[in-house]
Amino acid sequence: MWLGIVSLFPELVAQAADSGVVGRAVRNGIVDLRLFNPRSYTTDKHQSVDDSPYGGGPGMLMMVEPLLQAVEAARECAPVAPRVIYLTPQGAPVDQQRVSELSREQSLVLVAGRYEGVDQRFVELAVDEELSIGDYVLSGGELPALVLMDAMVRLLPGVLGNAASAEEESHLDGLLDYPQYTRPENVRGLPVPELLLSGDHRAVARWRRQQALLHTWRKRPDMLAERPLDDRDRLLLNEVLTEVLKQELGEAFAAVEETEGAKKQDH
Ligand code: 9WO
Repeated sequence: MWLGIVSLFPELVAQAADSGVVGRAVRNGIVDLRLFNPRSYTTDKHQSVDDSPYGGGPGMLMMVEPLLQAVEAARECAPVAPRVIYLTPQGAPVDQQRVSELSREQSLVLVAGRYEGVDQRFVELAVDEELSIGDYVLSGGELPALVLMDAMVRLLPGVLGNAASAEEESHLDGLLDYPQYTRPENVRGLPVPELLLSGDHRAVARWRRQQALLHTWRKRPDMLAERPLDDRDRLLLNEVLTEVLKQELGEAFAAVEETEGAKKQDH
């Protein structure tokens, strides 16, 4: 994948892209990462990249011309015409589905803004798609660009091991992770769920599926709403919910009895 990043802080991007899974992918040539600094395309002697907004208001905007020329330089460098993405809180939310689609692009340009944003005409002239990684405002688009790059790169062929990518396909199908444990068996009185020590791989797989369903139902019911369960999953979820809710109802009743008992003693 050819990846151009347009940023006023190329060294920030370069440093972050140097470690871990992404760093290895860049060194192996799986990702061809190129940085384009709008400041290199300024024409005045102060190398200005920002200017105040028409109509007044706080702060500064990125000037159109340096941005356009940085994107143009990226286009000329790319092996095939790249899709141009601007990272902004106004963009469409990124999810794993979109990440997966983008990871199949041959070349992409990610534009990281600074200040209070960019002149709208830059968006109209050069941007194919506006994306957001979440509903919050940062001081620049570099971290969102890095987030998007990280999420895409780990999906590229040859980046994770074969085992890991097979795992990815089977277990990231729209559910949250099941809880995971490593040694030791007991941590401050908390044991590892017994079934995981049994060596019964089928039982372990069933338990993990059930836990993933349970955790998704509890923490992200919206994810289940847009992803109807098949018969097996519905049975697994019903079973674990019956178990867990029965136990929690029991605990709740026990707590009520305890407070009622304490009240009687008071009187
Ligand atoms: C700051 C600001 C201050 C006063 C009035 C309006 C304002 N808008 C902004 C603003 O949106 N600044 C952005 C900072 C401009 C583009 C780069 N910046 C950015 C990108 N912050 N957060 C993101 C971002 C991108 C993708 N997903 C989540 C957040």
